[in-house]
Amino acid sequence: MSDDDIELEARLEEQEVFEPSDAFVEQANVSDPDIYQEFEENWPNCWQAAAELLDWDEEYEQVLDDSNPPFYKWFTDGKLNASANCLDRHLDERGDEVAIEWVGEPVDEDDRSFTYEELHREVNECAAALRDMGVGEDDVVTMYMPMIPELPIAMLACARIGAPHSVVFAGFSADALATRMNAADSEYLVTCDGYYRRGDPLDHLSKANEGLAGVDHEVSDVVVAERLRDGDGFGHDLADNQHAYADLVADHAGAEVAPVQRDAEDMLFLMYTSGTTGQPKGVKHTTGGYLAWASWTSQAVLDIKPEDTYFCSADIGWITGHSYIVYGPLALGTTTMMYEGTPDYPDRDRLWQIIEEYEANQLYTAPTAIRAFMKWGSEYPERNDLSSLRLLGTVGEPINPRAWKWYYKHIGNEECPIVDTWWQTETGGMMVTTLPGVKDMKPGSAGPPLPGVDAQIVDTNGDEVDAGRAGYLTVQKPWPGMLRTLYKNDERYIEEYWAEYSDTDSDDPDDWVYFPEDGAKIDDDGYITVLGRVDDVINVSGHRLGTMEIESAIVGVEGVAEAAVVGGDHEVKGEAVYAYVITEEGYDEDDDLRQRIIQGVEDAIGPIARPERVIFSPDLPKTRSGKIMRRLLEDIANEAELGDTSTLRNPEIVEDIQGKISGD
Ligand code: 6R9
Repeated sequence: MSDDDIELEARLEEQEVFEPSDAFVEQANVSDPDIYQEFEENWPNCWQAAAELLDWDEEYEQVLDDSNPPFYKWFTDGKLNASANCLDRHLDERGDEVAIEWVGEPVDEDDRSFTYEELHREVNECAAALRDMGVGEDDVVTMYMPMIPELPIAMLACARIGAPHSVVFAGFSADALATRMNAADSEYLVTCDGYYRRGDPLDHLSKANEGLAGVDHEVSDVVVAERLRDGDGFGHDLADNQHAYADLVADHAGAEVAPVQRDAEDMLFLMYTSGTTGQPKGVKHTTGGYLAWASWTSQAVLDIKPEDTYFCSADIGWITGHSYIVYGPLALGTTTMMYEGTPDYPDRDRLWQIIEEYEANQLYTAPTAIRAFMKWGSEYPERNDLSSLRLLGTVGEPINPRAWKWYYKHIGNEECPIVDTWWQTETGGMMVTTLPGVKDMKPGSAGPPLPGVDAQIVDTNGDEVDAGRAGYLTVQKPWPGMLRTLYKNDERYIEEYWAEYSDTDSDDPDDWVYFPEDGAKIDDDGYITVLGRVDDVINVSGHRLGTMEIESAIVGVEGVAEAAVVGGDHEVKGEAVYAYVITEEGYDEDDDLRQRIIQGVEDAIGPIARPERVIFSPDLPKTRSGKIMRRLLEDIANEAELGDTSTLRNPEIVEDIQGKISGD
């Protein structure tokens, strides 16, 4: 080992540990440490614990059918309905309690709340309207909707009649809508006239119509919910096959639709997610396994109880909103919140105001948001009473220790445990995270795999790597919430997720390994630190460096708000570290800061990780879900031809950064 290696290893080992408070542990849904061992010993039957959280119309025969890997089946021959599990079964005891608390943009008093009774009625009316329109079991209904209550209502209405939904994020382009409707052969669309963002009405229907023009088959019906207030509309006329949501529901006032009995393995929904190349992947989730997974993880990790008010600030257009705004929380009968707009309008304390006003008990958000809050400063959360919070969560990308600690201190008042939850669209729900009532927290590390989840860090040969060494994250055994396939493309399913580490000719499940394409390392306590997508690992002179570790070091430097690190081509080193940096307000983009950044990285990781270039930038190119587009930053660093920038939230930033690269 070289000196650099030794220094790196030593630094990886230093890690702070935070314990959950006794007060939290005492009331936690899960607090028995034996759960890990019990689940391991009873695998796969341990997952009965998840299935037991649901009401089944017919009991399942077998927990896991692994006779045809990787096409696993869970809770076979069980019958259930997801909407009945999220609504009907709560009516007797919780009918008058709030199911969804919707906070609209505060243009005027636009908030709406739905008790379970009211939500049940709305969902039934919507289901009746969809059914009368001709939507049958297994017809894919596409939804192109922002954060308005009609979105979860329509999702649950589809679930009620056994029609899978395919939600397309409202911020996506018309093209993205058309591609997804085409891929799913979807003949129905639910959308809306528009919505509000930073005080302005946005025209959504024009974009939906533009998308519809690109659909290659006949679209029978389009439902248009009205969100815009009188006077804010864009003068749309509905086409013959377009129906106003309010009219449809009024025509079906009081209607009741018996929930269709679905097989556990029947599709609940499709969610398209982008792959490294080409067409988006249609991830297929099922009724039994997915719902059990979303419910169990909501209970065990987010510590949701029926009497809680739970706030996840994600968009329902992403998997996080599906599992942890809609299905998990509603299956548990809690109050789930959704908000329209942005965290900085009308001011940078929007979320804190919402938490105070509704006395939210949990907040589940993303590192990118936390870094923005940190950049804006602690005076914003200090304006509000956040003492109702009991637990904090993060998801979506690795969280650097500095942001973790800021979240812990300024939002959680050093009293709330933080769950850093690693999972993917494909996994359906959380996979690697601490159980907050059982495990200590280590900032920057997601934690051990959940009980019953067999995650391992392996090298390119598939052999487990030693603690502290970077490798590839794998999941060695199936789990109920897993995707079942890519819609109508079993081959690509195997290719994308299994081929890397499996013997694809074998029908022995032990020969099949799921590969999420993330790099990771594990410590001596079994805590997993996710280093980022595999393509985010930089190889500098043969040293594999996680962009996350370097970013974390940079963000630890005073004056830095956010950083993204990519590998730029280098003649000698193979790759060199390129650091894009956003400064905190009040700091100059000067040589002093540049030197401190370089020093910070050297101090934290070692000279091998020293940035070759530090590029100051007012913003970073981000996808609409807030993920930094590192691939684009790599292309900019290498002054290469840029790929598709159409899914960026802020495409205008690209030229700006390009100018800086060639200019200095
Ligand atoms: C839920 C969601 C999945 C990818 C995943 C990984 C990254 C998510 C993370 C995390 C480190 C965490 N990711 N959570 N990385 N720590 N806690 O985000 O799904 O949009 O499909 O993204 O996000 O790289 O592979 P999705």
